[in-house]
Amino acid sequence: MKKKYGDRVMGEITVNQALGGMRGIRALFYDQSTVDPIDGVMFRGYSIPEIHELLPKLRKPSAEDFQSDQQPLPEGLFFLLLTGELPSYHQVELIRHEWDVRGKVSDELINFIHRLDNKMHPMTMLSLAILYEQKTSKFAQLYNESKLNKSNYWEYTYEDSVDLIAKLPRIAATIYRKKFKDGKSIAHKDGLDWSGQLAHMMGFEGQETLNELLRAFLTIHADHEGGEVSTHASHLVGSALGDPYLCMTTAYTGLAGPLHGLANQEVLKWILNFVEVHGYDVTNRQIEDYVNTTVLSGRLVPGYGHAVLRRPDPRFLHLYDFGNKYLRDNEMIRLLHQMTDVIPRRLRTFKNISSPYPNVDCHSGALLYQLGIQEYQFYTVLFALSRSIGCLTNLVWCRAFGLPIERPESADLAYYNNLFQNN
Ligand code: NMX
Ligand code: MLT
Repeated sequence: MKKKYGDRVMGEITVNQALGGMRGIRALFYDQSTVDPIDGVMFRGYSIPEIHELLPKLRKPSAEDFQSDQQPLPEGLFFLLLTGELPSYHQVELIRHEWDVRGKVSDELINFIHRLDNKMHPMTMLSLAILYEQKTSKFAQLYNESKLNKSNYWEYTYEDSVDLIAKLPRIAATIYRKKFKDGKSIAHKDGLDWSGQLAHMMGFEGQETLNELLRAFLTIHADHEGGEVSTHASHLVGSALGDPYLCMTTAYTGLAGPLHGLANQEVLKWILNFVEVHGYDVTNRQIEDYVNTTVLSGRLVPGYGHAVLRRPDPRFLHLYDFGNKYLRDNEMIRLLHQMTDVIPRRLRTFKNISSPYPNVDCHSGALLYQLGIQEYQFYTVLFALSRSIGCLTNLVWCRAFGLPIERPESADLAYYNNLFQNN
């Protein structure tokens, strides 16, 4: 590509773009997923409904089963993002087994988590735990011992990535039980799938609908092209040859911002505040007034809007269908459905808002809440687990492609002023 088209011009940049969060500038290379403003995310060319249908599920479907009655396994999405191919049931079984074996965490790490201040947000705890675990990076160790060659960077990036992903459910569950429960860990159980282990160690084993929701959640949040904050942050750190642990700490701190992954907890807070005043049986007018009060007092309506999407997020639609299937008569889910009908119409009247539609965070928290995970500060940790799959499979490919250090240029205000002085 570089030899054939390296000098070709791809586009122009306006001042609004340079000063406006680089919106719409296509200058990153990212192969695993794309995001279309209308159709949303495509994972290696497959849409959300397609991965729901085509990725392997926990139980091999019998002839009578319709495949998509079960949610896909995130292990399968890892295979798809990494290889570009849909995995077989057997291939997913192999990944599942490998992650289970490689997911053991040391007592040292568990003790480190237990010593953290409980006032910390769980995302801070997660970032610190992964930074602590950086000392186990094979990439960093071999690089330090001058044993790595550029051509095998990717292999040790892969090894670290699998180790890190495999350990995440046990790290996350330890954080959950330390911060929100009695602090006593639940022992890991051999043979469970990635999200099954998480549910088991958090204390939700046997709750099938919640387990299925977690599989859906951990699959659909995995990747959203290369320009969103968490993937871009990990990509940037990785371009300086940071190992996967350094990259993911950066990704998690990016994800922890309220405009990004923290929005899922913010949505639930926002709804619970509304419910406290009005209850669940409300008029459209009450919802509209709540939106007005929020926006006119300079705050955001969480769970709505997007930098790229210009229709309801297909990931939101997937969770909407999940709610409809399993929780149709639940009062909070009914209220949420009413809200997603009313709020976009209201937000559209604010001319500055580019997209009034629900995004991925709009429903996820309420579903988790209704199915038993009520500690909403934990929701972004679940997003982080899933996003690790996207960030890390990308990192392996960055090393395989030998991409250089990322270093765009910035300019001061004088530069911008001078540029147009004579025009
Ligand atoms: N509520 C109130 N104001 C909004 C909203 C919203 N949901 N969405 C956008 N705006 C405002 C925005 O703050 C900006 O204000 P100003 O003119 O004062 O600068 C204006 O509308 C223009 O912003 P947009 O061009 O529509 O959106 P942008 O691309 O800058 O930002 C988001 C995208 C997602 C950051 C923004 O829509 C938002 O803050 N939404 C609420 C938070 C949220 O749900 N984030 C999660 C996104 C998905 N994720 O998981 O990462
Ligand atoms: C994401 O999944 O990262 C969010 O939708 C944010 C984005 O794409 O900008």
